[in-house]
Amino acid sequence: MRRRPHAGKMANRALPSRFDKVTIATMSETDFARLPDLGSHVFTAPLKRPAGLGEDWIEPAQHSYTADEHAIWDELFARQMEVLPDRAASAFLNGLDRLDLGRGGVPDFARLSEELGALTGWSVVPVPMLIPDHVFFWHLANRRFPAGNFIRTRETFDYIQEPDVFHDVFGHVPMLADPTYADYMQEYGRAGWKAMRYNRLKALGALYWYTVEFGLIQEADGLRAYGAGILSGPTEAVFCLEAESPNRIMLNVDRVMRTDYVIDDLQPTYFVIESFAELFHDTVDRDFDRLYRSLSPGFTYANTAVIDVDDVLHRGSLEYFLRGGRGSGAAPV
Ligand code: HBI
Ligand code: FE
Repeated sequence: MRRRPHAGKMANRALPSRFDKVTIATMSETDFARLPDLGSHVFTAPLKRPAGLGEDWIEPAQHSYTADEHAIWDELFARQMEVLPDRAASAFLNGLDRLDLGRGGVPDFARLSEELGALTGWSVVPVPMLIPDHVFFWHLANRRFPAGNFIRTRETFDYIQEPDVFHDVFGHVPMLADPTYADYMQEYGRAGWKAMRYNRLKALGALYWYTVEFGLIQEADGLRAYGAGILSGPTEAVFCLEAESPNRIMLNVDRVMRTDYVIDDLQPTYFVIESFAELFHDTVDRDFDRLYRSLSPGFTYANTAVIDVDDVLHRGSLEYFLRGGRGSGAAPV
C-alpha cells in the first residue's frame, strides 16, 4: 500500500472496525525522520514535559557535573568492576573497553557519541527523566540512546527510581558497541510503534525488560549477564547467575511477552538467549500484528511461573521472594 498524505487524518476519523484495516496497514511504513503521530486511540501516560524542552525531550546541553558527582561515577564504576569481570557478557566487557568508560568521571556525551557513532552509528542524548514511550521509541528507531542527565546522590547510591546517567551509560551504552545488539535496539524502537497502536505496549515492554534490562546469555564458559538493570548494580549481577531463588529459562519471545514483571526488586525469573543474532531475528521476523490481535491487555503468566513449554535451565527455589523480597530483610540467596 502506498503512503497517502492524508493517511493520518483518515486514521483519526476511522471507526474501530476500520482501525485494523486502515491504520495498521499504513503504520508499517512509519517514517521515523520526524516524530510520528500517535492518534487518539493510543493510550499513553500523561507525562508533563518540562518547560524549555522540544517534542524530542532532549536537554539543550549535558549537565555539568561537580567534582563530587564525578567521584560518585568513579565509585559506582569501581564497585561494579569488583563483580562484573566473570559475570558480564563478553560483548558488554568489550564495549566498556572500547569506549573506555572507566577513564574517570561521568563521560562526555559528545565524545562518547563520536566514538560509539564510529562503531555502530549510535549516539547518546541527554534527557531529564523518564520520557514518554513513543518519544523513547522514536529515539531508538533513529539510533539515539536517551540517557538521564543527572547522577544519583550518596543517599540513593544503591537504589534509584528513575534511570540516572550511571544506569543508562554504564549499563546500556557498552552493549550498543556490539553491531548485532545495536540493530536489535533499533528494531525494538521500530516495533514500539506497532505495539502502541494496538495498545499492547506492556507486552513489548516485557520483552525489553527480560532482554535489554535483565537478560542473560549462554556463553562458551557459562551464563553471563547482558541486561543493563543487572549490570548497573552489585547485588543482582551475583544473584542472577549464582542464587538458588530465581528461575533461569531459555527465552521464547511469545512466552516472555505474556509474562508480568516487577520493577522494584530482584527478578524471580531470568530468560537466557543463545546469541544476539538469534534475539535479533526472533524479533525482526515476528508477526507482531498477529500476536497483538490475539493478546489480552494484561499478562497471562506471573513472573514466578514455570510453564509446560519452558526449556528450564534452573528451576528456582523462590526462597528470596517467598520470604518477602525487598524490604523484608530476606537474603538474596
Ligand atoms: N525513558 N529516559 C527513559 N529511559 C527509559 O528506559 C525509558 C523511557 N521511557 C519509556 C521507556 N523506557 C519504556 O517505553 C520502555 O522501557 C518499554
Ligand atoms: Fe534501563
